[in-house]
Amino acid sequence: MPKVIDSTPKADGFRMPGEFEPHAGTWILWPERPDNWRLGAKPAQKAFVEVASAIARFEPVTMGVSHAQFANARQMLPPEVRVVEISNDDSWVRDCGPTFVVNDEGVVRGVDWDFNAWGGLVDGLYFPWDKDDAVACKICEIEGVDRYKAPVVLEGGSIHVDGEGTCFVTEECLLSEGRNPDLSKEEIEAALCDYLGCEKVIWIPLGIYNDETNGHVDNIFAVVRPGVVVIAWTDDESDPQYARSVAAKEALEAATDARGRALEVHTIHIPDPLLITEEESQGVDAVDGTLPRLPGDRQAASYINYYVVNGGVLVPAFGDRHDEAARVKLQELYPDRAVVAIESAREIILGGGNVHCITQQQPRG
Ligand code: KQY
Repeated sequence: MPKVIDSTPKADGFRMPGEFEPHAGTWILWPERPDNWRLGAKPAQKAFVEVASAIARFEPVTMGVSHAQFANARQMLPPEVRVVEISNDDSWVRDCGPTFVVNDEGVVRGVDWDFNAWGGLVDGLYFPWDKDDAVACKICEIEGVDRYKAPVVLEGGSIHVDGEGTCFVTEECLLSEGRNPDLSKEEIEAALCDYLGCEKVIWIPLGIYNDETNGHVDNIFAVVRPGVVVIAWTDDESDPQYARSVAAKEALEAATDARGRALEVHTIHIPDPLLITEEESQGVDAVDGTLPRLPGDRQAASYINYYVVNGGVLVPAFGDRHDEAARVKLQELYPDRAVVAIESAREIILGGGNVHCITQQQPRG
């Protein structure tokens, strides 16, 4: 029976691998809540089928689904996608799922963080979140892996690692009032190093403009491979994103990683501002306590929320003039992987995140 280990990954010789290292498979949670996803989540469900089907070309996919949606999800998904029942509050397994760690013998364990819906009662996005908070434990049980219970509020989308000792985060998110207000920056760094098996944390000041996660790092920054990174960029100095991207670039260019390397920093231009239409807004059920989806609201659309799988890279496509340049740049950065555009990414960003936010890799170990 899998157990909870009263230690830390670092103390036990475990580390979080880079996303580009081999996967055993990918986890996703099925969308259904009508106060976040328009039209009873039907368009989002089609988008999630597109993502799951694309990943299944490269590696095994497991979809966690509530009891209420099980038959529908099973029917909509291709047979190669495994469907298991996991109740949840919404479909962001990057954030509520386990962060998997490995050791040199190939043993895989999970880190189970505290989850509070991106800010709890301060600025969280919905209430309650207890089902989400139980997802990491359930996935570890299903997979039969031991787990560490980390006493820190953290979402998987708020961290990136290079697998060689460096962790990347944003100050905007990790120091936000709704997460760990009683921990100092140094204490947060220590927890990241202990639970991710890292030696160094590199702080990027801010995430993507108007990101409802308090600026998750995985929307503005990604590690291509150790020493090579990519950030979301805009040339438009009048865009509020401009100063954020400049600050990220400056912080990264001034940093050295845990191995003492200077970072090679690439950029990918963001899409033009993606605004919620009147029709899209009207399709979302209004519920007190859930973030409203109002016409004209700018969504935090970014190609950097791409997801790396065995032999492939899935990149959001928004029907925007910058889509093709993003795809081409990623193909240059990942010459040995097939870059696949997810054409229904607009439906996913309407719920507040994108391809990376709805997926969680389980390393091969
Ligand atoms: O970006 C993410 N990692 C999650 C976004 C959550 C949005 C909830 N409405």
